[in-house]
Amino acid sequence: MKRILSGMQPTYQLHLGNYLGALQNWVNLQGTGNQCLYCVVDMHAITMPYERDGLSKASREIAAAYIAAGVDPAQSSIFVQSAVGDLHAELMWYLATMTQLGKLDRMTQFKDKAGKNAEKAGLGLYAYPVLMAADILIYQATHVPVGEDQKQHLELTRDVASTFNHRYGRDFFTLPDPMIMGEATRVMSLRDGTQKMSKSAESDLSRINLTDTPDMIADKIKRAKTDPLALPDTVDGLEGRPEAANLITIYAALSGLTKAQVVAEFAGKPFSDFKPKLAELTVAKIAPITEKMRHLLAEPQEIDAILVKGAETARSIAAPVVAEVKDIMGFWKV
Ligand code: AQP
Repeated sequence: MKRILSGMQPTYQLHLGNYLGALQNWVNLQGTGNQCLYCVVDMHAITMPYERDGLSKASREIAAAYIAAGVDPAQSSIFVQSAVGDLHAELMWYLATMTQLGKLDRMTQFKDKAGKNAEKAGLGLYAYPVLMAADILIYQATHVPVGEDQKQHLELTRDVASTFNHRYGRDFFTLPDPMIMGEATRVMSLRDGTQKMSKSAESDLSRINLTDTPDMIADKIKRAKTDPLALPDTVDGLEGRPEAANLITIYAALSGLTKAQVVAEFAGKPFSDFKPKLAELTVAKIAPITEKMRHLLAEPQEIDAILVKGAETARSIAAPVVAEVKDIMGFWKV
């Protein structure tokens, strides 16, 4: 049996990159004998400045987005990280004692988020990958579906798990495999095809949010940056054309076609022909999710009940793992 674990931060609204790079794959991984655990990683969300009064609501909204996108609470456990936070934070501390600073120094997400002011960044932001390792290892996850940007953090997780196993001479932690699936492993900004589509990017025009109306989606795609050339007739022809490559990638991921099939369909056409088709497809996929989210959020107590149940399942897996880690590490017990 595969045990699948993944999570998203309740920071701002989820966007098309989160959906295509991760969420859509989570949905497809359900059933077929997999045990799926999908977490709202709110303890990660506080590593950057955030609004205290909005945090709890944001966690509920992310859970609603999971369900609206097709994560089925009857098949998957959906929970909020801080509801099992005592165990995640405890394991993080143990793992922190065997994580080399040199490895954390190489993490590109920290560099991107800390920016030029790294000296002023918080310890939490720096230690984020260690908490992420704890989030995964605490469930002995075998597979972690993520976008391309999280690959480096997954490598660190495997590294820390190996260090633990080696140091204590026990084959205890499962080494999780990243699952980087589908055509859209890295969806780029609509304003700059060299930058990742991101929740925290300043311009809202750079991303399609899962809560955007059909008109907003159509408008953002219409205004998406392109180049003056027509669409190429081979995938190789997208080389050096980041914006065109991104829009083709999005179309492929939304339609379930390969990039080659999309390129073949639109070969030689101008963006003015392609963009309305892309907008239509995006609206067809996103609008039902937005609508379902709205319904779910009208009954927050139902979301809470799902999250309570999910946290119980999560705790029932995590608590014995932490107890065994303590035992292996030699802590006092009666
Ligand atoms: N642009 C993207 N393309 C493909 N996958 C993406 N993911 C994020 N952006 C893209 C995947 O979404 C999952 C959840 O990500 P997260 O909530 O942990 O936040 P993040 O990776 O930090 O996403 P953002 O949008 O860039 O947030 P901010 O701006 O707050 O930092 C992960 O599996 C991620 O790979």
